Parts: sequence; structure tokens; C-alpha cells
Amino acid sequence: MLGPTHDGERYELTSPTAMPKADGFLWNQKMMIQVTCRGYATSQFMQPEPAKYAHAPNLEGKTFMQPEQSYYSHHPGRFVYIKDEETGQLFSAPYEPVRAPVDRFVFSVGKSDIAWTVEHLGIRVEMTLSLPTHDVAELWTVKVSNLSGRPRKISVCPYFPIGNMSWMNQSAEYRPDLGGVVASSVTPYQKAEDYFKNKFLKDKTYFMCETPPNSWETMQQAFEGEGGLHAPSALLGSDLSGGDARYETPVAAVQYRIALEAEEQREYRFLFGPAFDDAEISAMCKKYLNKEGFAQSAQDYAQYIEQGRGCLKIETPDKDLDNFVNNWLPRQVYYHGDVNRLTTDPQTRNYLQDNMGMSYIKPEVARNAFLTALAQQEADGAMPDGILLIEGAELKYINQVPHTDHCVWLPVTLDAYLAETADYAFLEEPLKSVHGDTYTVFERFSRAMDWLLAARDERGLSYIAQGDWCDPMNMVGYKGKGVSGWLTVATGYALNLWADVCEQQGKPELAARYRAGAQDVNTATNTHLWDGDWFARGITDDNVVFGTKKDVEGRIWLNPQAWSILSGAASTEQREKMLTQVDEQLSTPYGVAMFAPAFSAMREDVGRVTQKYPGSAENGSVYNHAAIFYIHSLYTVGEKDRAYKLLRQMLPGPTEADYRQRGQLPVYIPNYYRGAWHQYPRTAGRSSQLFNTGTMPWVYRCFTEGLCGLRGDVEGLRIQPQLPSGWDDIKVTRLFRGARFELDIRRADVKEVAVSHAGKVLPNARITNIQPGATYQLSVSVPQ
Ligand code: CEZ
Repeated sequence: MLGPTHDGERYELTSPTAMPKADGFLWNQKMMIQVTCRGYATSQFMQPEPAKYAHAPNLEGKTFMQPEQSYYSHHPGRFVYIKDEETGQLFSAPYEPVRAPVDRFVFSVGKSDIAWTVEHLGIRVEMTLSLPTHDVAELWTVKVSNLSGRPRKISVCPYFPIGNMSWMNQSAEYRPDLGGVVASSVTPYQKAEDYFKNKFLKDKTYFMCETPPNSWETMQQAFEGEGGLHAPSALLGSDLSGGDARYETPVAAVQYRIALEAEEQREYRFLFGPAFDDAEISAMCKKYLNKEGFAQSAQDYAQYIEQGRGCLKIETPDKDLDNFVNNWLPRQVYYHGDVNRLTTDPQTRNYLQDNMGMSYIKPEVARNAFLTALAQQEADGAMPDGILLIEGAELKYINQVPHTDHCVWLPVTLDAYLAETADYAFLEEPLKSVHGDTYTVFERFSRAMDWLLAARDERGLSYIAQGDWCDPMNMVGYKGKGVSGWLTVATGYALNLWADVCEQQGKPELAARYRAGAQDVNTATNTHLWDGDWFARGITDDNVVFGTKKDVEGRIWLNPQAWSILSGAASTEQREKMLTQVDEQLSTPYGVAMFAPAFSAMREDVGRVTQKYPGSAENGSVYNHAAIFYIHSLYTVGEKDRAYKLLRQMLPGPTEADYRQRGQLPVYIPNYYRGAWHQYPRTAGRSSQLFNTGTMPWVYRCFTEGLCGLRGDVEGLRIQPQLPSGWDDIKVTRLFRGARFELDIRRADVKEVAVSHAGKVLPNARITNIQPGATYQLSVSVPQ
């Protein structure tokens, strides 16, 4: 039903019904598209705020990208109807809207294209989607082959719904002069001042055909008629009726009536996307809409995606894991760092973490992101809720709700950047902020740490305001008193990391100051939040400790345990207790839950997280971002088997039952899998299908620094692999500071890790004086 091809570079699904929401996504810096195996699509482009060129048929609400979107028969999609003109039989590729049970189906997700092969009624349809690298458009190739061994008469009818573009003004017509369907609209607005912004928007959607069709329809209702999408009325006749849409819902439907000899093939190319005017449409057609244009674009785009290949290749006993780590993991990390989830005001924590991933791909991008973020630091050292990426951007959605954790992410993500690059010089750079003050990068970090130290109550615990890492935990502290247990230990971790940097920079007094601060928060955590076997999640405005044994719901939360390991608040003894409790209360076959049990009703002193559906999103799902923090913390204390088990559970598969339950191909990690495993086993494990998640850079880090144990320090690369018990050997290629490391890692009769280079055992498991351009072949022995 499902498996890798081309060395794991593609994944193929051979059923349109086994995992109906299985999908792939493509992006460039201006757009992204997510398409399901059945042909439904969600796309958006930046102008500069996210906008659509293919809409739902009804009025759409504007929101950020959501998990578990539902698809319905009129959902935007990209389809091709095939009609046998001799018998009147109909099917559609990829599968929707006709849903005819086809003879052969392959949904093939590649890194730089998405393709389908569908065979039915002796006809093969191959559809391929690719994107340009620098423009907004979809490049579609549709190839039709006659497999039936006899001459055939068929109609090939691409059907690309455009949907409800605007309640003010929308229309569509076929434009022979341009060579396709052009739908026009006016983005709805009411304030006069908006006119002056909106007048530059790309309010047209076009569907251009390299080969002129025989007929067309541009009004959705006329196409569908009384037959419905399973058997549109327009396909009953011999030609489409050539209609226009006048304040009617537009569609791009065109027809090719063709006669095919046995074995004969036809290939069609189409361009679908938004435009400002006719001139732009013409220019796009000229640039792309021919065989060479498509081929050139595909090559350029593949090269662009290839730039995200990352710095790690592994060969382990688990081939599915290798496929993911070598191909898909860096791709998803790159997506986040390259386009910041296609928003103009990423949440500060997302921005810093998404760019942390770039430390492994394009470190200069990570460096610039620190500068962009720090230039928006507030006068008191606080970091704002979101980072504005373009002139005129505004803080939207969740960024209008005050969260208190943003400063924490500075040293946490810097740690990864410095380990990768040793770019300490960066800290000396002076940086003027948008508020007019000038400090060095180093000083700005210290100011952020001072802010964290100050933003605590009389017990030394960190205020939560209307949220911390957990966005919807908005009512723990909205009256101004509540504190976050997680943020308190996260502050401890951040302070310790920053103290290390201070020390390295020859500033022992500062180092001592931040270490004392960390000590202080760790002590406060132990005094007020240790519940006997684990740490509580926080204390509400009304002084109620929650996330403890007395809670029936939300009894134990993962984040305070993970970060108390990182901060040093948890002693070895406490850690043992916590890990046992996490195993017992939070593990599921699909990973570790963010907390349990999920809330079944609103808890007014915790907030809207408790109102989310039990087991979905932050209400007790396997929220992968929280899980990966925990895994990272496990690697820092050598808990390699617990860590690996959870890391592997982040990927769908490899059993068919697991794929079906998750409903997702192993080409990305979603933000969550449903939790509430005990309450709702039927839905537990189901993927959110949302590939926007802070999880990714941490997964990369866990494989690189944790499992493979290859972490940089000021002068070199340390080598401390943490193979799971079941593995005897692995091979790793690691690019690091311009050099290439090829490691053969095996278990041997050694007490500690031993590294040989050029026949000599190194005095310690560390390579220094690294020569850029050199290749190091290392044999590494790890204890049994
Ligand atoms: O957003 C994510 C945030 O982008 O949720 C994480 C948080 O750390 C990330 O910064 C955990 O809360 O209800 C909500 O507002 C949700 O919390 C969403 O905003 C959530 C979505 O999954 C994002 O796509």
C-alpha cells in the first residue's frame, strides 16, 4: 500500500482510500501548496500577507494554518475528468470528484514535485505538480496514454475550481488572446484607506493552457449542473458550452476531445495561479508555459530544495528511519527556516526555533534571524510576542495575547548556533533596535536574561500572564499572579546556558550572577512545585498548584519534567521518579502525550487549552514539539533507549496498521498525533496533517547531537554517540565547519567512546583543529 522509492527520495501510496488525507507539500519563498492523494489542495501566497487564488465555494474565514482540516466534495482541488466518448463512462484523476474505483493508483510524493498515476478504462493519466522557484504559480503536466490496445475517443477535462473569490465583485471568462481562463475579483473591504493598499493586490486567478482546448466553461454552476460533481451536466454533451461567469462562482474547466491510437500519448501543460493583470499572465506564460520552460523550472526548483539537504546522513539498521533523516527531515527543517511558516509576524519563539534549524543548513540565515529578532527587543529587555518581518506588518492572532516566555528562546537557540559555528564574534556586534537604543548582541542577551529574572513573583517563580510556550494556557495568570512551572525551569535552563557563554567570553562575574539566578529558580521550583514524583505545571492566580496528583485531569505534564532535567532542578533521584511516571502515565503507541488525562471540560483557572477537544492539539495530544523537548532532555542525561523509542514513534509506520491509524506518509512530522489514548483509542494516533511545527530543528538536533553524538564546541567536534541498545553499528556522514566527517561507529569492548583517525586512537573523543575542505574518516568504538 505504501513505501519508499528512489532510495527514499519519494514515497508512494497505491490506494486513494486507505489514508484519504495523506498528502505532500511544496513551497517557495512566496507560496506553499498542500495536496492530498485524492486531489484536494490548500494553497496560499504572500502579497505580502497570506492570500488565496483558489477558494472554497462559500465565504471563507481568514485564519492561520489549521490542523485536521476537513475536505468535502467542493473543496478546492485540482482534477482531471476523463470521459470515454464512445460509452459515456467517466472517471477522474487523481480520484476526486468522481471517486470511481480505478484499476491502478499511485500517489507519489517527491521532494520537489508531487505526481499521480491513475489507470482506468484502459487510459492512464499522469499528473505532475511542480512550483517555480521565485514566482507564484502551479506548473501542472497532464499526460494521457491509451493502454487499451485499440483506438479510442476520449475527452480530457481539467477541472480547477476557483471558488468564491469575493462578495463584492467576481467573474470569469475564457481569453483566447491569453490562452486560458481568467477569473477576476475585487478583494472585499470597507474602509477607504484599505482601497489604497488593496488596489495592488493580485485579484485575478488564471488557468492557462499550452494547447488551446476545444471547449471550456468558466461558471462553476453551469459546469456542475444537476449532475453534481460525480457526473457534471456539462460533460453529458459533446462540448462544454463556453460560458462566462458574471458575479457567479468561477471555475476553470476546459475540454480536449481527442482520438488516440493504441499506445498513443498526449501531454498537456497548464499554469495556475494569481496575477495582477493580463500583462503579468502573458509574462508568466512566456516564461514557463512550454516544455523547455517546465523542464528548466523543475531543474531550478529541485536545486533550490536541494540547498536544504542539511549536514547529516545516516545508515542504521532501520532503513525507514534513514530515509526520513536523510531526505525528509532536513527538507522540513529547511521549509521552516526558509519561509517562517509564510507569515509576516512569526511568534518570537517560533521564529527563533525555526531559525535554529538553519544552523544546520545555512547558518548565516540563523545569524541574521537573531539580529532581526534582537533589533525588536523592548527597552526593558523583554522580547515582543512576534517578530515583524516586513515593513508595515502587524502583530496578529495569538501575537496580540501577552506571553512571557520569549526571552528564554534566545540562549536556547543560540546554544545550537554556537555549537555548530563557534561564531562567538557575532556576540560583539553592536545592534541598534527599532526603539533607538544600541547594545551589543551580547548585552541584549544579558538584558533578556535580566528581564526573565525580574519577571518572577516573591517566591521566585516566573509569571505566566496569558500564556507561555503553551499558547492556549491563557487563564492561569490573566489576573497577574499566576506562575508557570515550565517557564520557571526554562528560565533556569536559559540562565545556565547564558552563564556558559559569559564564562567563555571571559566574564566570570556575569557568569556567576546568571548561575546564581538559575540556582535560585531551581530552588524555588523544588520548594513550590515538586509533587513527590514529578513537577507541577504551575500555580494559578488563586494560588492553586496544578498538574499534580490531586488533579483528575491534567495531572502530569511533560514540559516541566523535560525542562527540569535541562535546568538541573531535578536531582538524579527525582529524575528516576519522573521518568517512571512519564512512562506510566504519558506513553502511547504513537509517542508521549503532552499531558494526561486530557481535559473534558473548561477549567477556568487554566484556560482555553482545556476547551480544545480532548486528545487534540494542546489538550493532551502527542504534541510533537513537547515530546521532542523531552527527548532532547533524555539525550542530555544519556537516556538513550527511552529517547530513541520516542524519536522513532514520531514517524508514521513502518507497519501498515500504524500508517492507517496515523493517516499520513512519512514525509514530514506533523504538529501532533491525537492523544487521549485511554479515553479515545479509535482516534488516538491520527495525524494533524499540519507540517508547521517547532518540532523539526529539535529532531535534527536530537539525531545530530544526541543519537550520533556529534556536537561542536569552541574548538572542535565532540564524538559521543548514543546508539539504542538494539543497534551494533551505524555509519554517519556529518558536514561540520567546512569539513566532512565519515564515521564508522561500532560497539566494541571499550569502557568509553574511543575514536581513531588515520590509524591512531585520539587522546579523547574529540577532533580539534578542523581543516575546512578536509575529509576525516573516523572509526568510533562505543561501549557494549
Ligand atoms: O500554535 C503553536 C504555536 O505556534 O502552539 C504551540 C506554541 O508553542 C507555538 O508557538 C503550543 O501552544 O490555540 C492556539 O492558539 C494554538 O496553540 C495554535 O496557535 C498552535 C497551532 O498549532 C499553530 O499552527
